[in-house]
Formats: sequence, structure tokens, C-alpha cells
Amino acid sequence: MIGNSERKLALSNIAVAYTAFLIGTFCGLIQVFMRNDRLELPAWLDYYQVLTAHGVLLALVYTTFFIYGFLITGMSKSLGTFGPKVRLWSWIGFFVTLIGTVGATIEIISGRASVLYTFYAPLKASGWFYVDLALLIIGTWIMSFALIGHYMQWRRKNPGVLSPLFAYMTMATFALWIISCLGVVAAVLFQYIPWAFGFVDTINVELSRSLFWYFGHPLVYFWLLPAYMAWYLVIPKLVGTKVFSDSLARLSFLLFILFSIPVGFHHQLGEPGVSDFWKFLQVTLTFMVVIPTLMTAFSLFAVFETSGRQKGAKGLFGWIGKLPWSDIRFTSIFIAMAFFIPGGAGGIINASFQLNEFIHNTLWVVGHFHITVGTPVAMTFMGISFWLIPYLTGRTLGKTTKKLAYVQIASWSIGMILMSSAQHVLGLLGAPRRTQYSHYNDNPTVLGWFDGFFSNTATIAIGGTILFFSAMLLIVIVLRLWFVEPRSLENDLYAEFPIAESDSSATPKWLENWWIWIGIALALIIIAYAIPITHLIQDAPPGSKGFINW
Ligand code: HEM
Ligand SMILES: [Cu+2]
Repeated sequence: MIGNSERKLALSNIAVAYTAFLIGTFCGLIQVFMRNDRLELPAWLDYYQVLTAHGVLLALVYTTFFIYGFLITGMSKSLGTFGPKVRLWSWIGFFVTLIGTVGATIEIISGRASVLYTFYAPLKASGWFYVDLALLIIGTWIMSFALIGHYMQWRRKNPGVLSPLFAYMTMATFALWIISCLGVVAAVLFQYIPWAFGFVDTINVELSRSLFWYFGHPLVYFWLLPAYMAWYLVIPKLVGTKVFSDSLARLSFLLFILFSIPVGFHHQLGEPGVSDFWKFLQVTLTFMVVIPTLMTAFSLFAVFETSGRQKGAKGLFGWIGKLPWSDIRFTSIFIAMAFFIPGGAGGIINASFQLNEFIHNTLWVVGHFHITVGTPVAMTFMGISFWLIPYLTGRTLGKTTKKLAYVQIASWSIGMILMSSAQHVLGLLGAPRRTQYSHYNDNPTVLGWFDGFFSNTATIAIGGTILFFSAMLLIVIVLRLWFVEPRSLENDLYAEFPIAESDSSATPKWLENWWIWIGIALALIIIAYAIPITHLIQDAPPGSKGFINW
């Protein structure tokens, strides 16, 4: 069992995560009914307020707090109990993040910050909203540095030894997070805050968007890497084998750092102010991420097949039947991975220079991120919750809860297939995202988009309702694991932290020389960004004043 303070800290993070999940998914339910013209909000609440809360609470808050809950537990488990300094600073970081989160949520709910989770200028929220965002990020930095300190202490005590894979992957995740946040912190501190408080009149819009996306793309890898940690480390344990290759796992994480930061322009392909050359360069770097992604897929299938064959599977696909389908910890994550196949394919379309023109700002994009962050990441976190919460509360995953968990995972999958397919199809037909009105005053061409089975807002609403049901079921499961289930017994499978063995005897030591890798990452960032950002500053048009259009 891990230290008591870490246990409480991890549980506090998870509690905030699921509170955000509860409110955020309720906002999702409101959205699907409004877009289906079945719901009108009271005067004090509007669609964009709800949508901002949905994006912020799910994509930023749920993910971030869950990730810290998971990583804090794993770091304590794999490197030992935290010392007093690490403990103190990780609590301080938690509270700073929490203050930022609560503050930002209050600004959104009170209608002073309906700027959506990307907070694009020249939409202008209250100055405190940006202060809260800065606190949120700085709080995560404090928690990260506390854990980095814990890691450095371990390395000092174990000179010349490679760190355990969990700790290594955590450090890679933090390297990516800290480097990528630099962009958004710069934009918030030097552009948004002075502008929103009225110290300056105008803002350089294109620069603020570029700094946002410098952060916004690696943000998705900040969500994905902890999910991949479960795929690389937890899954092999659950299927009864070892990590396929320790060096391949480490190398793939390094490549994710290199190829996920210098690529933000692929979100800005339609924007003036950045020349084609730089967009093209960053699109090329974007596609390099295929390499570590396929490395990951390869190791996973290798693990599945090895374990199946060890259990006596025959033929090309016989191993599929030998996977532990009756273990919800495995099945949930397996389904999450399966969603990532169409999710990743859609991502290739989005990042393509020409195809992006076609789907940009349509409902297709909404369909896309619900089958990337909304399912592969979120469902992996659900799957982790099924054992992490029992591990932390000392309870067990009982029979009834296990059944509920199967229903929860199944309903999330069905709801997501309905909602996301309809969003993809409607997006291809031309339906825009981020709008309360779907039907353009009943324009006949537009109405034609909406009369298919999948191209229908009703399908989205039905899918969204099933998803909301599933989300509430998950809250029930979390509460049961926290307060209701019986105490776990000795050697209880569902109350352990499953980490597979990883043989690092042949792993080259230079994979853990962070200076080399952070150096290469910074070099790539400078190549991809230094000149275009300089242009955006030197050749800036007159800035924009703020707009509050809600
Ligand atoms: C009950 C489950 C959910 C439902 C019903 C739902 C529904 C929706 C809908 C309809 C939109 C599009 C609104 C528009 O463009 O006008 C949307 C946007 C979004 N959703 Fe969800 N969603 C759910 C869960 C999630 C989860 C779990 C995540 C992430 C972890 C997520 C992240 C997002 C993000 C980032 C946006 C974009 C917000 C923006 O455009 O500013 N959603 N959701
Ligand atoms: Cu991206």
C-alpha cells in the first residue's frame, strides 16, 4: 500500500475529476437537446455558456485531475513513499490547480466567460477568467515539479540504474506538458490578462491563436500518454504477460515528445498570417507521429498474441478468444483502444492540408474528438478507475458493481457510436460545429442534410442521452467503490495496482538522458516556430479590441 498522504492526495484529485465529469456531461446532454430544437434554456443561461463549461470541465479539468490522481499513485507505488517536501509541494500544487478550476468555473457559470475552451481572441472574457486559467496551469506545474523531485531523489539513490518504466513514462509526460504549456502561459500572461483588464486596448489575434495551438496539440498527448501508460503497463499484466519491449516503450514516449509539439499550425491551416511553407513543414512533422503510434499498436498486438498463444491459442486469430474478456479492467480498455482506430484515421484526414478545408469547423471535428479524447482516453480512465479507486480506498469491486461497470462501458460505446457517427456524417454534409442553431431558418438545402438515419440531430440526441445515462452510472460506480463496497481481502485482484514486469536489462542508458531528448525537442520547436512567430510579431496588423457577443 502507498503512503497515506499520497492516498488522500490521489483521491482528492479523483474526486475533483468526477465532480467535473458530472457537471460536464450534464452540459453535453443539454447541448444535444438544444441542437435538436427540443430544449430552450432560461434567460440567464445560454448555449455558449454551457458549451464552454462542457469543453473546460471535460477536456481540461476531468482529464487533468484524473491524470494527476493516477500518476501520483503510480509514482508512489513504483518509487516509494513521498518525502515531506514532495508531499507538501504536491498538496500546494493541487490546491492552486483547484482554486484556478473553481474560479474559472464560477466565471463561466456566471456568464462572464462564454469564450469556449479555446478562448480565442478577440472574444473577451473577464480578466479573472484568464487569471484562473493561469493558476490552473501553474498548479499542475507545481504538482509536476514535486513529482520530478521525487524522481530525482530516487535516481540519486540509485545511480546508473534505469528508472522503473512507470516513473520514466511519467517524466516523459511532464516534459511534454511543461514545454507545451509555455505557449499558453505566455499568451495568457502577456496578451490576455493585460488586454482583459484594460491595460492595453488591443490584442494580436493571430499570435494568440498560434501560442494557443502550440499548446493545444501537445495537450492531446498530455491526455493520451497516461492512457498509453495503462496500455503499455497495465494491459500486459491483466492478460498475464510482460511488457513486450522495454526499450521500444521508452523510445515511443520520446518520439511522442518530439513529434507532438512543433505541429500546432495544423489547427490553423485556413488562417492568413502564416505562410504555406511553415504550415507544410508542421503538417509533415505531424505525420511523423504515425511512427510511435504504430510502434504502440504493434506492441499491444504482440502482447495480446503472446498471451493468447501461451494459453494454447491456435490459428491466426485464436488468441482473441483467450483474452480475459470477463475482466472489466481489461475489456473497458480494449474497447477504448478499438475506438482509437477510426479516431486515428480521422485525425489523418484532419491534419491533411487539403482535406482539412473540407471538414474544418464542421460537426465532423466534434465527432472526431469524441472518439479520441471522449472515448479512447476517457474510457481508459474509466477502466483505470475500476481498480484505482478500490486500490486507494481499500475496498473491492464486488459482483453487482462489476455488472454495472459492464453496462456502463457498453452504453458509453453504443451512445458514442450513435452520436459520433451522426456528427461525422453531418459534418461531411456541411453542418457547422459550435452553434446552437442547426437548421438555418429551415433553409431547404440545409434541411436536406438532416433527413438521413445517421445524418440526423435526433440520432445525436439519442446517442447523447445514452451517454449521459452511462455517465451517471459511472458516478454511481465511483461512489460505490468509494463508500459502499466491502473492504478488500488479502490478495484481492480488484484492489491491486496492476503493473506488468518490464525487462530493462537490454535497454540502452541514453534513453534516459533527458537533456539529449529535451534538447532535440527544443531544436525542432525552434525550427518550426521561431521564424513564423517572429513574423507574427514584427509584421503584426493593428490589434483587435475585445468583443463580448453574448
Ligand atoms: C455525455 C457525454 C457527452 C455528450 C452528450 C457530449 C456532447 C457534445 C456535443 C453535442 C458537442 C458539440 C457542440 C457544438 O459544437 O455545438 C460537444 C463538444 C465537445 N465535447 Fe462533448 N459530449 C460528451 C462527452 C464528452 C467528453 C467525455 C469529452 C472529453 C473528455 C468531451 C469533450 C468535448 C469538447 C472538447 C467539445 C468542444 C467544445 C467546443 O467546441 O468548444 N465531451 N460535446
Ligand atoms: Cu492537433
